[in-house]
Amino acid sequence: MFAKNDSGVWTPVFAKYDLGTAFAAGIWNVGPGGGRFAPVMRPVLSLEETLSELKKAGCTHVEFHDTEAEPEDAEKIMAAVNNAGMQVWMCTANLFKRGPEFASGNFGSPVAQSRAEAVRRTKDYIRTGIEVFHASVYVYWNGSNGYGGPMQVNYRDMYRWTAEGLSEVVAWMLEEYGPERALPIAIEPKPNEPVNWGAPGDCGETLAIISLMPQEYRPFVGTNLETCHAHMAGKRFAAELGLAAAADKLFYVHLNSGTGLKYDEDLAFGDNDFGVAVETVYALMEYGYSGVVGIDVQPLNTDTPDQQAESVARSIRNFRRALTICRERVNPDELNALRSAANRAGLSDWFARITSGMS
Ligand code: GLT
Ligand code: MN
Repeated sequence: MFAKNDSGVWTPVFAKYDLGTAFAAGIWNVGPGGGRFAPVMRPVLSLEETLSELKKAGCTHVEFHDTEAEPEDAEKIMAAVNNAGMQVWMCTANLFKRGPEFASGNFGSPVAQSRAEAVRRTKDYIRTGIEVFHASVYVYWNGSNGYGGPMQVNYRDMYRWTAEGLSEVVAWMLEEYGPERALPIAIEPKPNEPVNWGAPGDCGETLAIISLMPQEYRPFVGTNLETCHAHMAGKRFAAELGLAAAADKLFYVHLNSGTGLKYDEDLAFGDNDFGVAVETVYALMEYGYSGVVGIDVQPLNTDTPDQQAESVARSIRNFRRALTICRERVNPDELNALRSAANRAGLSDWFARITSGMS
């Protein structure tokens, strides 16, 4: 949904929630485990069981790929979501692991058929998101979009094609539904994995792609920023949030954590470095984020069958712990005085004091 702001620009209208009261997680965030280096650890749950686990973990909303909730099954799935007393916040077409058509990328692939297929799948699932799920945001995660080594793509064309594909989707969506019913599209960047270089790799590249779109389509596209992806790109997550907010493009967030410039560890939000969680929650407060908070995590290999959604649950507990610290221990005047005096030693000491709760 979009409405015109005071300057006459179409702006997304999201349902508003107090921070800490509404959380979403992906249906893929609960699972049996297993992969290249790990055995399957837990039983596979039915959709109903998965929804119930997510609800117990504290989620009010859920997210789907078109591969987990195919358009033709969407009505049935929506009934299960309603039965669970939940709502769909986000939906996204799988443009990375559906089949060989996306092996070389999607919107920016050098293969024309892959680009066309990305546009087609995206339109299809936006339709399902609007008509069946009544979703609030559509996410485009780059996935396989990018390159693996020298000379594999014409980089200029790759960025232009990515912008053109998204423009084609927006043009269709506006024609089909009008701006009032249009689903905000949030691009989720990631710098690598599954490709060696993903495009867009960070918030700046995402904003650059949006700037390549015709002006009339730009308001309908923003960002979905994920903690671990930002760390993999060597960025400070809160700074990425700040950049998106400065451009009025902070449409959605995927919170989790990781241990550095590595792979997509998808650890629970607050794991490994709780300070990142505190800074993230404070950034969301400072930038006035009021949508549902998305969690995108995986269970640990050691999680037992009764800990299917423990990574989601711990993320929510850590979010609320960080929120309590931000609300009860941060005095914004004190913080801003330290900032405007550029007292970095004082800021470091202050941060240790508020996160530890000790003087
Ligand atoms: C995948 C990825 C996530 C994206 C999902 C949406 S799928 O798990 O690691 O960050 O948000 O396509
Ligand atoms: Mn994500």
